[in-house]
Amino acid sequence: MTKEIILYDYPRSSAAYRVRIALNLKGIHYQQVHVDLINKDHNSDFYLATNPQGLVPSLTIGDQIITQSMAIIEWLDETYPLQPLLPCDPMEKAQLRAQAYTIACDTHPLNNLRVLNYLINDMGHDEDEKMVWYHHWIKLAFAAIETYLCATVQINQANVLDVLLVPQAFNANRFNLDMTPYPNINQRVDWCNQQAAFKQAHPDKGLT
Ligand SMILES: N[C@@H](CCC(=O)N[C@@H](CS)C(=O)NCC(=O)O)C(=O)O
Repeated sequence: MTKEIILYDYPRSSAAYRVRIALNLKGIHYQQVHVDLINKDHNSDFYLATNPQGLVPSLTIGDQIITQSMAIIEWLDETYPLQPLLPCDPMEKAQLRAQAYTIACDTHPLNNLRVLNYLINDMGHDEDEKMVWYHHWIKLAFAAIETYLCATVQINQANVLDVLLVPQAFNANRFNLDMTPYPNINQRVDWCNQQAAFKQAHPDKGLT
């Protein structure tokens, strides 16, 4: 019997946005449960029983739970090998993962909601300083990824870097980062955003 797949989701969560893209690229049918970050649903006892970290997303497969978007995406790629998000060759795989982890490990954790709230509520910074912080970390990542994309032949098949880059670029635009220094990123993101799997995952779609 096919196990039900449920994504604990919030439209503007970029980590959940990644997982929606990956699920759509794989053509996987899934249900969504809305975890409203503004209403602090992620801190509720109900949600903490699913994800003790209180972060979105989580994915349940029958009675199994996976948290952390990268763990979910890599599980999806191993379990549903059609439309692979990572190459088979170990070196190519490591190099592509390195780009994806630039966002997942070195950028997003510095800019997520609880960090931004901490800067304002606990450290006494104002909104302008928060924005300087936010842009600083994205610029470092985008400069490195721009160099990678410039040196790499881009093919018309989405990969794990696209899955992370599109939500990160969405956030960058939402927070008014000047994207003109990144023509290769812009080109790649534009291509992705024309694909059905990316369109369907867009935050403006809300929960479907
Ligand atoms: N490393 C985690 C990060 C998850 C994460 O930070 N999610 C954000 C939304 S994008 C969240 O739940 N934030 C709630 C908060 O910061 O309080 C992952 O990739 O799943």
